[in-house]
Amino acid sequence: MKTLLKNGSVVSGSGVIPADVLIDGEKVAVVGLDLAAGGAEVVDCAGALLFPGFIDGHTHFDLEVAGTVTADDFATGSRAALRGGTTMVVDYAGPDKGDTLAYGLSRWQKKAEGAACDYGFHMTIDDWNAGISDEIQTMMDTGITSFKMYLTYPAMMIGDRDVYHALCRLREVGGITGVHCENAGLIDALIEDAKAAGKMGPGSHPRTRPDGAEAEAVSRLLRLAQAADTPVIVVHLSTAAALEEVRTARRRGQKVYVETCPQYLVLTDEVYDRESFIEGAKFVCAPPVRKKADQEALWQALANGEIDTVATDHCSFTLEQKERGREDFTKIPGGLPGVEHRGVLLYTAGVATGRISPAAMCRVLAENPAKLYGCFPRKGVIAPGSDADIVVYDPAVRSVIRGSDTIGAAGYTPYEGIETAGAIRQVYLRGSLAVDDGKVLVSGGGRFIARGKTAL
Ligand code: DUC
Ligand code: ZN
Repeated sequence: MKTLLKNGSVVSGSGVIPADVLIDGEKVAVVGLDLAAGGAEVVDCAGALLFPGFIDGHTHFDLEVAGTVTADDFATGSRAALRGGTTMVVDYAGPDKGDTLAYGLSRWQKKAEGAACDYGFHMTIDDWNAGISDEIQTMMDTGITSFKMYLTYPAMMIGDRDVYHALCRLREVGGITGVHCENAGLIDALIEDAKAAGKMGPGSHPRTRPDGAEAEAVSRLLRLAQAADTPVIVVHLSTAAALEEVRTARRRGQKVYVETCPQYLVLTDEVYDRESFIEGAKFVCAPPVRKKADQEALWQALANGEIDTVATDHCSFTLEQKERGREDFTKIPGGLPGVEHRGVLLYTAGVATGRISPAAMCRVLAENPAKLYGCFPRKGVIAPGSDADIVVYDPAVRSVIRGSDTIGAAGYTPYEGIETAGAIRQVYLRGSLAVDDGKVLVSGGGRFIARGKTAL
């Protein structure tokens, strides 16, 4: 089966060129001007930008959090992802403390069986011992070349000594890890203070997770990485202060990769002070959404290439689940839905406002995650031989984001009411039309993508 995408403009990390794209089976066959149909089905893409399928390097599907399970599993989350132009996710798999990585992987392989988009796994290191050290190599051999560690959350954090040991092991095998950076002790103390003062509502959430708690943890992580002499990824970086710590480490000569998320680019922390409990609870995630000045610093860093990727940290809960924290903000399950809107938000708030170019959008949503997570050029670029994962984006359409229009299982969106510049016309996953005019045409069919080493 051949498809010819005609008259569009192909976006790569280095620019935008007018070109047709011939898809043959699952692969891109030719990119060039005035290509002949030669029996292919022709799709007119006039006026549209053709982006490589977006890669979301940070999702949590079917994850147990705070005594409940995320609203989206792989079946619903991956369909929402496709609708948002994301053709591949890298989800956080993991064992419970005390289990082997192999056991954690087998659980996630089962969970992912219903995925509609392609997927990989980061493996969470929530324990450190000789067995896990050995298993790191097994994971690498299985195509799981990226890992995750936490500097907060007692159920998952392993402490500075073991973070250092794990980083040394990753250097030996050529793996890379993302790290959740917040200072656990400071957060615990601030929560105690808030509770003692009777401040039990969602407004206490950002106040007990201040920017300094993130910046301190980023600084500490980067010193540990310096001692281990290995690159690391700071995931969901949310503040100007944390960015400064990254700059300092880079000036020392360290390789540091940075991810941020749409919630830190388009929302600000007044959302937590809304009148009703549920209006604030909707936005509870960690790190919390921040101040306007942080948002501006992140946009500048995106524009000048200091931030490498924009992922979602999609971790969705229904409003009923958020109700669990009505009497105590620490019991609100933390996380936001995002996979359905990452592309349109970045285009609307970034490209359409002139903050970033389409090429920069392509880098942070597709090309850089593909390189960082070892699947470039199979993914992350529209070029002969690459998987034909393509987002046909029409910049001329105007729309409004509505929770009632989402297909994700949370049933609401934190981006309610945002007017969008542009919309996704079609999404192709390995050459097959997966989304047409907002309708997801597939369920299941996603493939595990074994990944190689970082090449960014
Ligand atoms: N932050 C969240 O808000 N939820 C899940 C994990 C995380 O880091
Ligand atoms: Zn996360």
